[in-house]
Amino acid sequence: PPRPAAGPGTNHAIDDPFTSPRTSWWRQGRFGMFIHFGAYSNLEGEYTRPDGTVCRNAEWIKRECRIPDEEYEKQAAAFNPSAFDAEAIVRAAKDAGQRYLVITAKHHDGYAMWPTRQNTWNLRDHSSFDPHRDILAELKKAADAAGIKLGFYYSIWDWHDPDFAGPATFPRYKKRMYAQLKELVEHYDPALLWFDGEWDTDNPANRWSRRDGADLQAYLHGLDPRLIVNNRVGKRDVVDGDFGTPEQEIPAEPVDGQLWESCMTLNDHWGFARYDTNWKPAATVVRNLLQVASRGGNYLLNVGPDKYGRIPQASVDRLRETGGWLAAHGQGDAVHGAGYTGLVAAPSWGTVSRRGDALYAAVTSWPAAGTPLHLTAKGRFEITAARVLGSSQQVKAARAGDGFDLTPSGGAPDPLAGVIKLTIEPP
Ligand code: JFZ
Repeated sequence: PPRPAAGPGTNHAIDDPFTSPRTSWWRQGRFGMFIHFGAYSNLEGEYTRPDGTVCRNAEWIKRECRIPDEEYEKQAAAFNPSAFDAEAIVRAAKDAGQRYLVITAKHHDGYAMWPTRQNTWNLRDHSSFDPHRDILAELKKAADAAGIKLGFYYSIWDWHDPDFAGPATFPRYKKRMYAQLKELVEHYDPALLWFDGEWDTDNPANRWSRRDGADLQAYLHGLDPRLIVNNRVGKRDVVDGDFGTPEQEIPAEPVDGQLWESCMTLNDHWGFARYDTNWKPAATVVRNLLQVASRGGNYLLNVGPDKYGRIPQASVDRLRETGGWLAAHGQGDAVHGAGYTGLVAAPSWGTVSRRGDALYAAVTSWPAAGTPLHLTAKGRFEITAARVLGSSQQVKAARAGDGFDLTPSGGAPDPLAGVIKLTIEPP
């Protein structure tokens, strides 16, 4: 459901995230990898009940399939992601043109993917995994080596911790949560924290108050003032944190002065689901990425590793194709370091983003030879040069009606989307 617009003065961020150097890497990066991986991954999306019937879900399987606690704990004890390969994951992200990773350190099931000292409900103490390995440390090392930023998803809602469930014990839970966050920040030095579950559907009264969100943000700032934090840290009716998080959708218009990131799945689930083969084509990923960047947002694209810790090949293939598109002919300039331009109206044939003194018109429906692409101007500017990236064809840019007509002389230079670079004046 769409959230109401933020009122003024509700943002508890430590500076203006829209312009702060603190958020610069994130604003420039535009594209990240979301990783949903946890104890639920061991079920690979299917729970067979004692009566033999099968219930399907992914990261919500414990709850949606009503798996008894002992059952869920038993299967978690068998979890052994021995093929988890941080370098391969980071390489897949890097090759895709992604500039940061956000992995579920703890999802709603409360299972910690690092050796937390706050409980034994974690990958070291409650699994069949090598107790000397630490996948978050492995990711951190690989990400640093590749120049990619690392972030952690952390669910405030916790189905496992008994202290979560009552107002009298909630303060104890909160203390444990603060301690876990301290561990994460101090041991792995994340660049970003991505909260979730502050909505806690079990409790309509929602004990996670506006004040709790502000307190948590102040606490995180004390741990590391460089941290970037998403908005699911506070209440849903205010925009807290540094950026908004529309889910599985791309806002039609940028919200002035506010950062945002669309998170999306590549198939129909966040966590691994072996029966889900509804993969989006790379063309859709490229189109979404262009749309997001042209509206000034970020795109956090999800992968769900299987129970061994491997990213599905179908995901790897699409990531590679997307990265191939970005790397070809400098087409990535339409995305990385590029953003919203108020100079033109959003066209029906593609997107227009701005980077420096250039506009990048990414054409997802390339016209037949001689057919112009119309650009409606909202501001005053001239086009001083126009060329098709990756092609020697000519493109004519001429004033027409309320803007310009761009007429390329040849066919699409790229099957996913061709990019026309326009140099404009004044810049
Ligand atoms: C949450 C999780 O419950 C889900 O498992 C996944 O991790 C996803 C990224 O986040 O789900 C949400 C959170 C927010 C909304 C909907 C589902 N929302 O704002 O509409």
